[in-house]
Amino acid sequence: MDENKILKNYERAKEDYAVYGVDTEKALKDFSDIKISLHCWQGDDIRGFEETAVKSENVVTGNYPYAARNAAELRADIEKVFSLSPSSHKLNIHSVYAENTKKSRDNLDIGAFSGWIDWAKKNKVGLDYNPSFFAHEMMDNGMSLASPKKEVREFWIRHGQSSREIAYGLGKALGETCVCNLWIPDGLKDDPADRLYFRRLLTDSLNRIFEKKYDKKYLVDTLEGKLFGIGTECFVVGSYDYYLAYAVKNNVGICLDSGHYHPTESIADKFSALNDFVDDILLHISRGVRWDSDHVVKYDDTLTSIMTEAKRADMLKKLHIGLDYFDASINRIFAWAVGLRNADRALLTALLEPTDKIKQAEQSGDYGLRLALSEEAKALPSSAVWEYLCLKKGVPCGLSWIDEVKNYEKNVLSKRV
Ligand code: RNT
Ligand code: ZN
Repeated sequence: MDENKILKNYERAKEDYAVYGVDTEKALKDFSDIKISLHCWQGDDIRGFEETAVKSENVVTGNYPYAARNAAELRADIEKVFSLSPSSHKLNIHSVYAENTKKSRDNLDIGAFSGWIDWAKKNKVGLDYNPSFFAHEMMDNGMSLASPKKEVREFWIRHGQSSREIAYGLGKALGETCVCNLWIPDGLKDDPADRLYFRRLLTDSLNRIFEKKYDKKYLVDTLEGKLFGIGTECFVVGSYDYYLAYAVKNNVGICLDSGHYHPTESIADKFSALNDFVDDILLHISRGVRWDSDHVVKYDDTLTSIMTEAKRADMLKKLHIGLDYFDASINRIFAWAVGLRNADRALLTALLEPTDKIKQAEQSGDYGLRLALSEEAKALPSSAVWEYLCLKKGVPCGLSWIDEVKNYEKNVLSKRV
């Protein structure tokens, strides 16, 4: 798209928004202050770099070629994706992305992440971290921290402890908070006779993992629950209620994954419910299709309501926003970039919403006006502001980002055979 046209459209949009009392320049400034954490695992179907990897408890489907095979390829792909997105970024890694180490997963240290630290510094992005409780011979029929076997639990407790130490080290090295998110697949296919037994085992394990206190400036811990998984249809030890109760009691943060609830349950509604009781909330923005399928994030009601509600509840600065999905059936750069750009666009559109006017209508008791304004706001020219933002950030405008992905596939990805 030609530059003059983008600038002209922006000037008009600025006037249109001003009628609603919205300052587009302020929205753009706020947009740059908020980071979106990209999940590294879309690039290689959560395989990581361990040589001993076994079948994963994360279900990734599809067999499109050209997945990144090593750190250099994965980083190159991530840099490509970042270049297509106008937001500020972090990168979310898992412990299975440790490099050049023979150390066992329960014994890892920051040394295995120096490559990521150097890369993050060079690319001016923050890092988030996840212990990996999956794809390992010490998984006991899908159980880790809640396994009835003591030696299994001990192994994974050490993994949880060393992961927090690593995450803290990443935060310190980069001078910004690293979110360390704990998700375990533990659960049962059929109804357990004693749910409390497994949950108490998990509580003991978590208590050990969180024993050590760290400076929250560099390390924030979150717990990610879910409703069910493949093979854990009847019982998941780490359910949302369980983790929320644990988090509130023990002053830990909570992770909300938009694919982990009943299909009509909205995570957007939870922000204001948690705001006064939980210090840190991590978002895993995902898209579940009929089940927790982790499809590429679309610009749909789930996404827009997350961003809009985060803004309305004044929580954009408090939330840690991240993406979590994996589609191995299409070009992985498209999968990443479509989801990230959608999150960016939804964030920008939320920041441009005439929230003050809508809230005033509500406060005056005029719910009809609240509805009318909310709906009119949807037709405001946010795309003109988006194009201007892309232009300013050096991100390809209009459809040209698609050509970039196509060229990258031709010149880089297709050589991976
Ligand atoms: C799984 C959780 C978890 C994983 C990643 C790979 O149900 O959503 O966040 O997707 O840690
Ligand atoms: Zn998740």
